[in-house]
Amino acid sequence: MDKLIGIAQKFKVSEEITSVKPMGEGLINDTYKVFVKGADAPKYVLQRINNAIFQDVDMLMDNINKVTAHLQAKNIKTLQFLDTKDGKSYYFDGENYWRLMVFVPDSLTYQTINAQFSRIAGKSFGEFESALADMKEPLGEIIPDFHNIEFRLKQLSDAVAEDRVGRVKEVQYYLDEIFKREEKMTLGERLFREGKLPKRVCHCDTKVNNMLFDKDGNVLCIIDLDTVMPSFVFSDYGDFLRTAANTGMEDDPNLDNIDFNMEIFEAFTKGYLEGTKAFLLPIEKENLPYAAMLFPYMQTVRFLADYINGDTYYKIKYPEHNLIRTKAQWRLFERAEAKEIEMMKFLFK
Ligand code: GN1
Ligand code: MG
Repeated sequence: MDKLIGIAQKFKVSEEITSVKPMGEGLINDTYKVFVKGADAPKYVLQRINNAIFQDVDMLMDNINKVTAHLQAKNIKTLQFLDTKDGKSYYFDGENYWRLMVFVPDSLTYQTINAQFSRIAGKSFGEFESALADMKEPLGEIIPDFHNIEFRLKQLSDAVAEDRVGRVKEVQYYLDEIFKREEKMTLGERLFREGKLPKRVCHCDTKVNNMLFDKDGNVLCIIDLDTVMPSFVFSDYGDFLRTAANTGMEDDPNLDNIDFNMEIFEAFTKGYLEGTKAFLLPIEKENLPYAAMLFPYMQTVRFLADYINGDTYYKIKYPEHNLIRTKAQWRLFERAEAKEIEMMKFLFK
């Protein structure tokens, strides 16, 4: 940990750093809490950027700086990054890239939340999107085609064709089920090509644990800004429900724990429609149930492709982890799909 203290000291920190401890559950970057002399709560958050995934660190930090500046100008609470002592937005130690941000005090994170909080989250979250809607400065597409389901399905087909580690035979059931729904689930990309569906500046990783709440359920701050880029509103709406409406865990080994909670869906949707009423188009609204299905579907596709490729993308805790994640996300997809008509009725009642 001494090495990590040394890294944190490269940034413009005025206090004496006393310790650095692991934090969070992210599947991509490594995150640490930084403690300083005289305080019990952490003061900063240090992060090792996963450079295999974010290859253009300059573009990454430039995007984040544009977004945080835009939000700050509107008095919306956002992450605050510190420059290094020589004025850069990240520190490169010869091998790894690091960044440092201010820890948000008195904040809570959840893996799942109740209906009351979901409604407030929907509203604050819609407002967050409204706040970014007028960003003039273009953002770099940090991971091209990130939420393009046609592209994700192509990656899955490529992984199957290669079958690098011989895992395809054990997952044939999931492959068949996924490709059976290809036409239905690629609707968004077709609407986009037909000019009917816009892209907007989206967060693109709105799982519940990427939001900091205060004790009353207000979204204090949306964290993990790495993937902020143009996308369909479906990204943010859908990824929130993928995590918040799941009654089980993202990688729940017990599929019986998993259901798509309609109470959370209704509450979040109500809040989201209030928060986005200034800009949400009818085509976006009527496809919110599609978005609720798309994200468990896309996450299944991504976890399965990684499993077939021999676990090169997501951090895993045990050898079958990506397979367990695939099964859990697929169960969630099926539960959401079974409630499609009910979701539609709620939207247009
Ligand atoms: C990754 O870093 P983390 O855990 O917030 C991933 C998301 C996935 C998510 C699944 C850059 O997010 O797209 O939805 O895992 N981020 C990237 O839990 O691929
Ligand atoms: Mg995260």
